[in-house]
Amino acid sequence: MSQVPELSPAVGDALRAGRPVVALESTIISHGLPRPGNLAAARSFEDLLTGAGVTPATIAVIDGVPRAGLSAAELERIALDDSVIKVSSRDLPLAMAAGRTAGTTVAATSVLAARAGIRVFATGGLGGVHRGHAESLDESADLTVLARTPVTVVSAGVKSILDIPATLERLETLGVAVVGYRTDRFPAFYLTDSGQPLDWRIDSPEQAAAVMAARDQLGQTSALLVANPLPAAAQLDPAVHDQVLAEALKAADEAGVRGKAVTPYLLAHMRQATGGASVAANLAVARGNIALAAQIAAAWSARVSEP
Ligand code: PSU
Ligand code: MN
Repeated sequence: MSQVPELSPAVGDALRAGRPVVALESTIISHGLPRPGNLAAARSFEDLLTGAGVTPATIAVIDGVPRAGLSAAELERIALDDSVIKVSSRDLPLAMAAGRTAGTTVAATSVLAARAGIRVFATGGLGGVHRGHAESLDESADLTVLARTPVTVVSAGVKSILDIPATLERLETLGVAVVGYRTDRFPAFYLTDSGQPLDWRIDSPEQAAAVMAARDQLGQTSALLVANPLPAAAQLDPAVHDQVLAEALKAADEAGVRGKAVTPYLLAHMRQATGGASVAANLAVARGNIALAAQIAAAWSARVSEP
């Protein structure tokens, strides 16, 4: 049996040499961002890392094979092919056995990154506890998977479409450490500040690496969430955001959207109702997180290779 995930030559070489690698998820490409700009976005995410001297490891399932590091043609399939599905952690073996091609969520990407020995992972915003969860019981598997997956995730908090206080409670219960990057407030994806305070903050990539080292010393096997806010100038107008989100939630409810279709539906509705401003904010979020993840991965490599 071959190794899962299959590493691209560049990712394999970098990991063996102890050079910095950052994992990137692919559901944001396949189901989060609109076509055809999603392909250019996916390439720009990788270029940001390469430009920072970090090896990008975009993770996806290609014809049943989980891969870390995609070829140009594979990235294009994830972005543009209509048959690409969205897979969480539990779906991985099913997609493998069925030979499917899939974008991996934060949950699925984290599992594959950890198996590959990739320590740092960048996304836009995590999934979490949905509004109305008391009835729907809709909570992203991102949370429970991060509870048992040792990876450092850089994210602009969780998506603002969610119930953020409830999500923070769940992260606490699940033992996922949350630390603000140069902030004392939990960010809200499209918005700089969710209004929720954080207990911990760090102000440098080296501090993130120090936390990772301490977690290793303790043998902690949960994730570390580094919450990195969008600069205020790049956020969506909060008043517009709140109104458009209320409409999106109502539309999803009326259309009876359920399960893994909920998040893509809400993001698409936000895009349409903001005339694309939500996509610009989503791209800014992802880029900011990738840039920070690159710095943390570099600080980690430097720390580990110290004599
Ligand atoms: N971040 C983005 N856009 C996205 C996502 C994250 O900027 O589309 C995806 C991630 O893959 C995340 C998923 O894991 O949304 C959450 O989906 P669900 O709520 O169905 O678990
Ligand atoms: Mn869900």
